[in-house]
Amino acid sequence: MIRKSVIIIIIALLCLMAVRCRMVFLPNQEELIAEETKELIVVGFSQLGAESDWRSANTESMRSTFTEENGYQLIFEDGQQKQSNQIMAIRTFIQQDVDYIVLAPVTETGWDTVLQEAKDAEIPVIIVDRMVNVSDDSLFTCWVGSDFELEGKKAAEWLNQYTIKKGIDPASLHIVNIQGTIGASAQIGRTKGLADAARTNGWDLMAEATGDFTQAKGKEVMESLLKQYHNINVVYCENDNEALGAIKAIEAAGKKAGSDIARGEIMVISFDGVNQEALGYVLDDKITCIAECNPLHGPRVRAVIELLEEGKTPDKFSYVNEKIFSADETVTTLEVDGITCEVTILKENPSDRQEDRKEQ
Ligand code: GYE
Repeated sequence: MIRKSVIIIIIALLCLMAVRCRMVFLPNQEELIAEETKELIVVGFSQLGAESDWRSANTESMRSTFTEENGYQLIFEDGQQKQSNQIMAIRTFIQQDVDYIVLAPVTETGWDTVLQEAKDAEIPVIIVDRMVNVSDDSLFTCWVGSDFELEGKKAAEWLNQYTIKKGIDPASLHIVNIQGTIGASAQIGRTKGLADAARTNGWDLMAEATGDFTQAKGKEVMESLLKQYHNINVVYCENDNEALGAIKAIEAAGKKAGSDIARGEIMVISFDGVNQEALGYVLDDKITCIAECNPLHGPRVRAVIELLEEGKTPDKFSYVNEKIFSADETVTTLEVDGITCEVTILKENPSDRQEDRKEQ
């Protein structure tokens, strides 16, 4: 008898505990509805590849911005430098009915058809970094990135001012250009910046060859250019990874990378300012000047999406402000397109500047 009542009491206690637990641990109806309405914004990002440190920093910026914590679900696709992969990724995003498509295009042309498909599906497309060259601008919502031709003009004007200040005859500059991926906006703009300046200033631009924005290709191309031309005194590399490769080739050929071209050194000019080794090389005078290219587009793209979510219209084209870095103090300011640009003279630990850039 006693046993029976003890069992009943235990069962009653267990039931009570279960009810209390439910109250404490399980969400009520309102909470469940609130949870359901707080949906994540789905972003499909077609990144073009992983060719450089700039690209890795760009990918990381996107990944760390479009997190669940921030209210996003990011679907990331690496195009491995192939436009066909990127087109396939966009088609998959359309099938998945994502809320936004973000595209970092490998080259400028060839996007009309797939962007029309995204437009027909009413999915906004934000282009980031390089541009697309399409017949109808309404095929994308907006673009965020750098003015690559301006970067090229700045680097070339830095060289022009340097030769003037050092009394170097412009005709004695024998330049080779290790270009980026042919057809990419960053290549087109930077190549044009140099070619125009060479024409205007009377420099000898001896050769242009692509290094595909990679260190390995930069080295390979520089090796063959050094065999072909014995009077190279400036190498213009369209990104830092190519510059690192070119420096390896210069040193392997028994030459020195440096600014003292009168003494037979080969001056290296480059772009990005992301790779720590390259920034260290600026302090060592192995790279004389870097035109900055800022990769931290995640927060910029997020700001665009937030505007669109509020029903507002973002600017069609948003350009990022960028600097020019050197450890050489010969040139301190530049005049480009009527704008005065201060040269940032690197003295301190280059990693400090990463913080600088984030605040821009
Ligand atoms: O400069 C280079 C990368 O498109 C701006 O691509 C980007 C360029 C960048 O591979 O390092």
